[in-house]
Amino acid sequence: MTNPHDAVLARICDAIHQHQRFVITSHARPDGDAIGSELAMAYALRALGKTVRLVNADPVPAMLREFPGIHDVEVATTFDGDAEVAIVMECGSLARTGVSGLERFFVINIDHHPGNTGYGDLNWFDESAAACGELVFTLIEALGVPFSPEIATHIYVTILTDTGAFHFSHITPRTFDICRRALDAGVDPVLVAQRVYDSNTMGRLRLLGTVLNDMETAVDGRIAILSLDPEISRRTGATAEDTEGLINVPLTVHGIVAVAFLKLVKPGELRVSFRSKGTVDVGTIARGFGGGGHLNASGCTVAMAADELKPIIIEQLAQAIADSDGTARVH
Ligand SMILES: [Mn+2]
Repeated sequence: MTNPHDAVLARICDAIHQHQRFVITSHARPDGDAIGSELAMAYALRALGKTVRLVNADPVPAMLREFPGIHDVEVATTFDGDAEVAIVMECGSLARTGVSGLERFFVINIDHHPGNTGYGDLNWFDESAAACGELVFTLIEALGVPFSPEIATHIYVTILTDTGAFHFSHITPRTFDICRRALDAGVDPVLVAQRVYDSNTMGRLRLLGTVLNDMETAVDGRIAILSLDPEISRRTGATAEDTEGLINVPLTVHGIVAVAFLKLVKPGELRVSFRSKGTVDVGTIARGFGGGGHLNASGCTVAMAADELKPIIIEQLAQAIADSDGTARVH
């Protein structure tokens, strides 16, 4: 039986072979999967002799800045440059890029999020992938580009970060096959993990202390609520970037199966992130507020005060826990 993804993969390969000038982008506030997918693709296209530009709406996060080729990423909210093809990684819609001007090109949309709108001229999404980087690996292999140390490093970063260091769902034997290939190509997993995870600033440590100290729990300690406002950031000397990954910390407590992190971005507007374990579905909750994401990781922006929103979120998380199959409890 033919894999249903093979047809679109073949068409993407054709489009790449038939064109010369590319621009690659991903979502605003890029994460490891976004950056790794973009850079791996850029190295592969350059290996094929193509011209490539990388454009993101926001800077590369500090924890990724030591990886190869990062200085090539331009930060801009408009791309008025010359290209034939735009490759968009990890975006459910073109607006998620935060970069305008891409719609002028032939758009290739590669993603693993549920609810992708299929905005591209070619659309490839596979929700079963642990990271967008898994799809990029498949594409690079199909293009016949050798798995260089640089490409392997970026693909490994996508998987390491998007699985929360192998904590989240969608990890399959294939995920480890790709990681094995990455190590064969020269990736040092210890060095990569140290670069990604051992990069705390003092501001981040102070922020961590304050936010965790103020953590609230609900539903017999199975739900954790974290809150952040600009006053806490000011007091601890932390930057917006220092909050990265903080939401995962409560999940290291055995009994906690769901976390909500409420950040006051401006008066009356909360950026809410969710994480969960097992089959506790926080993706549906975020989508209910007009956001998006996966079963175990999602986010939304809500125009409500924190005190008003918290009971609503707690009720929905309690329901999500009740609706889950209970496997999260034994993690
Ligand atoms: Mn991803």
